Amino acid sequence: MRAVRLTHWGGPPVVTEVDRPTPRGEEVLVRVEAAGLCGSDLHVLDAEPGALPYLAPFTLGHEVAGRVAELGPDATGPRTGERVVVYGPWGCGRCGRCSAGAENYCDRRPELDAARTGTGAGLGRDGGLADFLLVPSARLLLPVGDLAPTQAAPLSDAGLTAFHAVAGIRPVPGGTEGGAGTSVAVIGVGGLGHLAVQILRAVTSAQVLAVDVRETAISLAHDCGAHFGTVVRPDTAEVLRGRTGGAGVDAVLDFVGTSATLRLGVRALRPGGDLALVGSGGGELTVRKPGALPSGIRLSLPFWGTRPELGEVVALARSGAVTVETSLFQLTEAPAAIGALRAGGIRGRAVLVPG
Ligand code: FEH
Ligand code: ZN
Ligand code: ZN
Repeated sequence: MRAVRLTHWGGPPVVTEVDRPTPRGEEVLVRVEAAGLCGSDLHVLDAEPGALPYLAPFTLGHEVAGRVAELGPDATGPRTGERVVVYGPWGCGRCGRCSAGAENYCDRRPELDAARTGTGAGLGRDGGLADFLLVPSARLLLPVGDLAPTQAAPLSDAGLTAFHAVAGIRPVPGGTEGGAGTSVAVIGVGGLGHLAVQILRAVTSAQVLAVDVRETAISLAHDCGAHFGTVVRPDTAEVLRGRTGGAGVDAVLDFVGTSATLRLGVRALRPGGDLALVGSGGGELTVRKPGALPSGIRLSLPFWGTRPELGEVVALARSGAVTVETSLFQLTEAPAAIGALRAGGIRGRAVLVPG
């Protein structure tokens, strides 16, 4: 089968042939129909040897949808041919967090990392930028019904991460039930941000304010239902505050995560508000008392999402409330797609199709 592989640390993505795996025990083999590209794939490709708790080589791709092709002898759950999306964070499956479906926060992650067994598909384990993906257990598969695989795949990472970040925004003092009268700033309207705009519109009544450096992204934000959008300017924080009557936004979802976007988010934030650092831009924020941060804010660093939340995101997509803006590529075009992602030239989410 074809696979897009990291053959050695610092090496380029290579489209090559590998043996098609055979599922054993509880394992399930999925025929991949779509696999999304993520900024984290770039971090994996750019990582120095030893920087990540993974052993190279492995196949990339942690945002996968397809059909069940073959079940291991002890596998239970989906039927052969059923269309599924793959829950990406593969924990131990037994600890308290995993038992609650929160494998993104597996209690044994340090132990698994020390064993270099990988975080999941495409993250130290062979992933879904390939014709087939071997999944350790059917617990990691969710049926998607008649949802197109190119819509389903991005939900497993971009959609789930955005949903988890929105779910983490607490009801704010002075905000009404469901968020009416509140405002949320979405910084970065890319693969995750454009879905966050739609999710906010679907599950809250908050005013959604979008910020990006690209006019095309602001246009996408409006298409996704943002009430307001602006490209970044020196006075963007003041412009956002102006949209809230001066109080500041109740929550900031930073899908970029640079020092500049964190500074912008803090300057726009209302006392008692939420700042969710989602993007892996490597930015820094000084947290100190006394200090410059608004009083009462809550800072979170959400990571991916839970299995039940993935079910909720799939339900939103199947209801028509969430639509992924996709830029499609053939699997064999992976190096070009990765180059386009690196250059910031992808509108929405890049999705590769084995075809
Ligand atoms: C995955 C693995 C490690 C860091 C970040 C990620 C995200 O892409 C998951 O959404
Ligand atoms: Zn990702
Ligand atoms: Zn666990």
